[in-house]
Amino acid sequence: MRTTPITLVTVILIVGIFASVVSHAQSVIRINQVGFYPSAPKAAVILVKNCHSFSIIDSGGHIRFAGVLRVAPAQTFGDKAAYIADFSAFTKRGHFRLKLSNGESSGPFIISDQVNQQLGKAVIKAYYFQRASTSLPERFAGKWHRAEGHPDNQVLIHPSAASVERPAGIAISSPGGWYDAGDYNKYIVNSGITMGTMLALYEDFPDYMKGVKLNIPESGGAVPDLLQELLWNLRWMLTMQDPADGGVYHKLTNSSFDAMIMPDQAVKPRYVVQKSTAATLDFAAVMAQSARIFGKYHKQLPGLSDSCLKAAIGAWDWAEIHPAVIYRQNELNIKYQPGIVTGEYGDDFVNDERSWAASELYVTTQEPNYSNAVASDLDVSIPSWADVKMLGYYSILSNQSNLNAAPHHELFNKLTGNLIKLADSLVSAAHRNAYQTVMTAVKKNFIWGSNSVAANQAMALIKAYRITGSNKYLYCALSNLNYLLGQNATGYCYVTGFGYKSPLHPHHRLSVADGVAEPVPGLLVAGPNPGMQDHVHLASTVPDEAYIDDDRAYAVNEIAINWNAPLVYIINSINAIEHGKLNSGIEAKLVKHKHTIKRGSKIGIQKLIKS
Ligand code: G3I
Ligand code: 9MR
Repeated sequence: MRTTPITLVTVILIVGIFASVVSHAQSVIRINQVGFYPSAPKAAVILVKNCHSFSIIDSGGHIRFAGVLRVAPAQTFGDKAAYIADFSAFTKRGHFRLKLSNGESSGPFIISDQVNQQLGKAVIKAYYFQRASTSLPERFAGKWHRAEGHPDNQVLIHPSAASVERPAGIAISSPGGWYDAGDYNKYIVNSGITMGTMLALYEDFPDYMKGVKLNIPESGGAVPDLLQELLWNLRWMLTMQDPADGGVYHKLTNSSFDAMIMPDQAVKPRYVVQKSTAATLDFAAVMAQSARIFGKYHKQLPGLSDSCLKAAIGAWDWAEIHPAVIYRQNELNIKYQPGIVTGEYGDDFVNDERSWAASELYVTTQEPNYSNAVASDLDVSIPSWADVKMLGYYSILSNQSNLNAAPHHELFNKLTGNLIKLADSLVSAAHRNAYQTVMTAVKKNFIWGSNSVAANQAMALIKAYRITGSNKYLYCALSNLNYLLGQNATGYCYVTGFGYKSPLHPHHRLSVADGVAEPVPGLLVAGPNPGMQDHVHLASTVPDEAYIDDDRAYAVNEIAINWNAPLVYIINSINAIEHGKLNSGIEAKLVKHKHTIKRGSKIGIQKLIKS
């Protein structure tokens, strides 16, 4: 067959794409594939010995910076030698690649003050894609538009949840909310930490977040887009409280997981199951936090804040009477039909949930009986869905100036001290390992959902930065962002749709079933975890290498709302901090200029921004 020019071009293109895929798959360069802020530290980790120097090249192939590799202070967990290519001194804005003296190049990355702006939006927009009970029109969802599924207006009371007012088998309406993860169920415990984390972002950076536009159906009004997206889940959460007693159902779920089908095809019966203390306290915390945050929008959302506070207090009171109702699925399955085998989010230890709820109720109401219920040990720890005490401490610290501080000086001081101590321990570990990140300091970080450990560590560091203003905390937070975006053992940028090597096959029903080649963007996959709970074989069980981009591998490649949430916090808060620095820099320049330029000169802010 004669080769026509068109097929030749196609062949060249395919070969070209294939070559780049192969080269990135085998690359020895581990680098943040999105890019860097101009003034921040910048480095790549190189996993090869026969190479001594590197350069930073621009899109025209010109060398803009040259450096020598230095040996990392330790080998990787997989016993590989690691070298550091540090180009922090290079602060030019633009599109670049890193090239090694052996000829290998990284994919493209950028250096810009706005480097993470699109990413910051995408990781929030991901929640829009997770919305239950609604269609997603093309103008908001692009190629991932889809039909409505799971209306959840006929949800059955499971026998485990039966009460006098709501006997088993009657239906309640509980629409909306976000799908938890790769599955289509909705779990209060996991919604709790997710909402708490993202509400904290708004509370810490309200001015910046007001300007973050997401192109969702509610965009354009006075209520900021982030709050609108949170409202979608908040309204669902409110329906999960039993109005008769204030207790909250643990989850809204199928009896077993749906197949890998689109939401409109998934029509199995849905149930609310037993109320639990953990769910009720997480709910109380989120409602108390929402009462104060949405209270600023009482004109646009009349009555919402009051309803949230009432719901929070009702839930708190229920939990005080029922302090230890633990959701134990296996035990319930012996007693009740149908058996429920979806995610358990079981948690035997609910003191931390109680402390979080007490903290939020205290901050919102300032009532001393709640402050007395805040866990007095003030032990700080990186949050996870089963360990939420820290979220309450974060809120107390963020609201220090609004609280009646006099009797609580000791509390603030001790809490601040403990947070800084934790942050310092993260900082000191960051530089002693091969990948030069906080995350890669210890093997025990690599559990199911390990990427959320990295994001939550970074969030704690940003909290420490906010208190101290010390760049060492901010830079270590950035080290974990670098980890998540490619400076890691597998060389993946773990956020779908970003970077030159990112997951294409997440365990995510929407992405698997929608017929669109690219997965839904802005989603953080679980990340390395040698547990193999999904029985999918991993080529390596070295903790930070134990990953595969396979849609069956739910223990390493699922996505989940609670994992995205700290990523939402860190990217947007760092964007806010950098934006603030830039603006104060411009203000400083303006002040300086005022003294040096003639009256009436036309130097505008735009010119200063460019200079
Ligand atoms: O915390 C321990 C740690 O101390 C220990 O060293 C380590 C050793 O393996 O295990 C750690 O616990 C693991 C825990 O995740 C960490 O958060 C458990 O082994 C592991 O089984 C547990 O997995 C949970 C998984 O459900 C199974 O229950 C994940 O946290 C949780 O995120 C995940 O949640 C699922 C929902 O059930 C259903 N929807 C999807 C969602 C995401 O996969
Ligand atoms: O899809 C489910 C995922 O959301 C959960 O995290 C995971 C663990 O509970 O379970 C997945 O469902 C699998 C089930 O547990 C076993 N059979 C295969 C299912 C995946 O299709």
